[in-house]
Amino acid sequence: MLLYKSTQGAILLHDNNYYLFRDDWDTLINQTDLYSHLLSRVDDNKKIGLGLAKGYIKKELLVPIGSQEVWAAGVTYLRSLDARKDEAKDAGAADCYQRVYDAERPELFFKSLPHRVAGHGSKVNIRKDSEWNVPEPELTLYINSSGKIQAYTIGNDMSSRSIEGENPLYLPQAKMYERSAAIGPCLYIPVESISLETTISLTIKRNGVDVFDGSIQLNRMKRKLEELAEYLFRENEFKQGCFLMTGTGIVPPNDFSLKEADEVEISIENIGLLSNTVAYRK
Ligand code: DO4
Ligand code: MG
Repeated sequence: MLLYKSTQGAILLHDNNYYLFRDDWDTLINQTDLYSHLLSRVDDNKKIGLGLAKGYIKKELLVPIGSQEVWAAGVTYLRSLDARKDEAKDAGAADCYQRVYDAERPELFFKSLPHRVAGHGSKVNIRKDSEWNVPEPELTLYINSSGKIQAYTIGNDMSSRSIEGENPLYLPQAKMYERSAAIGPCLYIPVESISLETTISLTIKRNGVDVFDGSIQLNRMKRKLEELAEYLFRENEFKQGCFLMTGTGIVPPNDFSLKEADEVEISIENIGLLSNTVAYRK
């Protein structure tokens, strides 16, 4: 099933039918077993027509987040390790990326409060003080308050490679700024865990022309999704659950940097498309 958040309420797509729930978003998604909960709520009274549902999803879509924090994992794919070792070599910091890739403890960092997150169809920012910028397409988990993964969505962990490359201690400035995180378009709630055969794809368009294309399967990730969730919940309580970006396996070549007005399109099989336009903060 897919769950969209709209100005009209939550819209559930299940078995080719759409249902509208007017529940509080945080309460609706923070369930011990979200799939079973939503299934138990499906009834004909909540059914809405295809045209109406598609209209809400197209024109009234919100970021599928309530009051949850967004966290992120790093260096979970070899491609991310290699790219970061390269960008950090002049700073003599390549070794710390290798060490975190090999270590038992994963890299986890705070990414965003919900009000700074961009949704599908809106703008993501690049920093004016950064000359080398990339999107990071990442499977993103919704983890309930008990630490159990309940849903999946698409995330973009926008990053400044020049700032992080200068010194890894600049990571918060490279990654945590207004509209540096995008999430959407919906939550994907399968009966069982997401298949690791699932493909993530990234296309970047400039003036309507593809300037970068890449894809990777989840099975190339070094860590288990549950392992990332477990570390995050070790010493944190998330009363409404939280979102966790799981790291990028797609990094454009070193001579590529995003420009204003580029279109970043990230798709994940079974979830959909997260599309954003690159901008500078006004
Ligand atoms: O080590 C810095 C961040 C890594 C990251 O965001 C990623 O691998 O996706
Ligand atoms: Mg990342």
